[in-house]
Amino acid sequence: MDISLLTGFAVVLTEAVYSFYKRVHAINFGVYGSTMVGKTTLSHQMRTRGEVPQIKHRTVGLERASRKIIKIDGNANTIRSADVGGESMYWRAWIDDIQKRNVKYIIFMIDHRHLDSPANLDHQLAWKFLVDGICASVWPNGKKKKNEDYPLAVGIWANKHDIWGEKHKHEGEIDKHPIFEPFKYGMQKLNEKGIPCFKYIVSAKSQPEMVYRGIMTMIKDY
Ligand SMILES: Nc1nc2c(ncn2[C@@H]2O[C@H](COP(=O)(O)OP(=O)(O)O)[C@@H](O)[C@H]2O)c(=O)[nH]1
Ligand SMILES: [Mg+2]
Repeated sequence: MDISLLTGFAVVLTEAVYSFYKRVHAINFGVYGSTMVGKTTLSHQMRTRGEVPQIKHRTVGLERASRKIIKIDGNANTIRSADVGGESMYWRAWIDDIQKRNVKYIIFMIDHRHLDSPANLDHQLAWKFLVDGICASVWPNGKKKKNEDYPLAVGIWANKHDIWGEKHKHEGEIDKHPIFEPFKYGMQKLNEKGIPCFKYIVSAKSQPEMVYRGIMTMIKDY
């Protein structure tokens, strides 16, 4: 048989195996952030693409992780994430979730409440707790972290863009928007630890395309 035909076959086979592998092996994502930012909405959006109905129930503690297939531009990846509450009593559960599932990609969700009322520190406090937990060299249970225990990337996702994009208009580049301002120090801290951190904007409720693209970009770029 012609050797080029054979290698051609091998390439096709490799691609098939690879796409099968990507379906079976889920990449662990962690979605954290204050209460009411849109974590449960994002979780719904990843399972069923489209407009997510208003979420009425508040998430209590840490729910079981579930698989979601993220497909965009002909690429498919399977990710696994768990929905978790945002109240400060659940923050410890975020770190435990990162440890238990060996979370590779972290999404920290915010909205525009700190722009609406500068006295509101929900995001800033949650962010500080999360960054400190990620950068710490030991887990809360005292176990020492290994190199591979640190996440590959952290994304700050400014959700509800459909609202704050109108309400808090900003001239110039979107990543310079004041909504990201209070998170600079934590981003720097993560970068110094060797963990890349980037800004992203979404409307988890109504813009599935933005959600899927954001996840794909994290997997591809980091
Ligand atoms: N306008 C708008 N509302 C959103 C968006 N994402 C979530 N919400 C709303 O924000 C509220 C809190 O959402 P939820 O997913 O329960 O937040 P969680 O507490 O972080 O899980 C709900 O009323 C959602 O409908 C969005 O992109 N745009
Ligand atoms: Mg929730």
